[in-house]
Amino acid sequence: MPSQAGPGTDAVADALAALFPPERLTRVPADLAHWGRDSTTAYRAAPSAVVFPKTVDEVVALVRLANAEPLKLVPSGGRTGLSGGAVAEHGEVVVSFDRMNRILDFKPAERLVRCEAGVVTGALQAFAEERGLFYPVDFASSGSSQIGGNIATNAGGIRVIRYGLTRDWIAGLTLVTGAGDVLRCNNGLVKNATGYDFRHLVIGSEGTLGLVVEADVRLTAPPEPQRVMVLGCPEFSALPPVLDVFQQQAPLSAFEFFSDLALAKVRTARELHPPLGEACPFYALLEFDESALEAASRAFERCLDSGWALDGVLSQSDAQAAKLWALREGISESIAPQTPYKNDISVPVSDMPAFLEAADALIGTAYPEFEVCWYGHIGDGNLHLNILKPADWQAAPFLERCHEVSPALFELVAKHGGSISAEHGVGLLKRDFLGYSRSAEEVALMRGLKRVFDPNGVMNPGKLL
Ligand code: S2G
Ligand code: ZN
Repeated sequence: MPSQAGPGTDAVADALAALFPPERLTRVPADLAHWGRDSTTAYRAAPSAVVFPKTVDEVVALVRLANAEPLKLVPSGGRTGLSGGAVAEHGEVVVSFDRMNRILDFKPAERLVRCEAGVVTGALQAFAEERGLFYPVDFASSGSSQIGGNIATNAGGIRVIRYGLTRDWIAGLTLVTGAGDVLRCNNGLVKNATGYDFRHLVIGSEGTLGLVVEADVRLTAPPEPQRVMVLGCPEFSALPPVLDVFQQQAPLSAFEFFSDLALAKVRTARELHPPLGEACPFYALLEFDESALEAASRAFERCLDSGWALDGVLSQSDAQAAKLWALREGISESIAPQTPYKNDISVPVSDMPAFLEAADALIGTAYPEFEVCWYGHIGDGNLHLNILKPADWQAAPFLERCHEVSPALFELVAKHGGSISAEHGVGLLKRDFLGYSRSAEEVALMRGLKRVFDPNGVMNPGKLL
């Protein structure tokens, strides 16, 4: 049993109380349960305390205390993580950034916003929109996820095909390292050729090297009006050719897919109408510039003629576009009550056809007793494969049964040069499978970097490595 990592002694409790006023330090069981976890359901929340810093100095003082005691720290943002990256199971102190949520500065000339880590993604999107600009990284949880957490996992979402991932929009960040040093990385510069860019090492490090406290986030010009199309497809293997035909014709802002089961779950949960007259095995949801409508219509005709699409609907208004998006964005929430075993995998887009065929066969035979929900960002090679827990199965045996199949799935991912975690991060859920996507040499180097940045191992212990 890991040692009690929390403030077991009065001296530590007193030291924490000296750093944080009572309203920003809690040990109330309901608070420990709330802030002690993210959106992953497989782990128990058991922190010893939750603290809410408001300044970088407070974070530095806390990290220095953690090194002196030792105390283990688990960073917490919007608690939307899906790999257990923000779960405190062993008495750690949760560091919530809910109170470090200010937008500190905006430089119109550079379209740069300096945010504290706790700024909610949706609040940043609104801040940009109010100034005629656009923050393009978007996903279903953007209403509660925080910039610091988006940086921790290099969050992707629904517009990666056109705008890239969080990493592509971070012009600078400030990290309090595991040793308690403050690193101001890149300071928002466009060009800076002065050695290792620690910014990019920190992005995706899941709180294991230090705590991101501020970020310089780039904004861009808003897109022209968009149109949304949902196509019904006869089988999985029709999706890559549909992507190919459309990409040749129209600049896509998004190319998502979902299965008929995923659609059924959203429709039931949200009482939504089906997108097409007939049910189809799979659906593609595309978003593209209004000016490309003619080209997109030609591409649609080509897909119909080739049998890759059976039917399609085109949004006639923003309201209808939002309804079509709801069919895709509502999936995660709609299946959550069935505590799904989540896979978030990616393969090179060109490998997608062969991978899809093999994965569909593997999953079909591996889980005859479970409902399997496919959906995701197929335009950038990212698939979300969710195995739904039947009501009459207990969580532990279900998790065990799913873990049994993961090696075969991850072997297949590795065979196609893919990743066992495309955008959700490794956290606790995928830690023991890291070797399917990273070499022993790489993992050894990651451990070395962890020792350099966090010599006493106070940062998010047990996550990723
Ligand atoms: C998505 C959200 C989380 C999930 O819907 O694209 O990344 O359920 C997901 O996998
Ligand atoms: Zn996703």
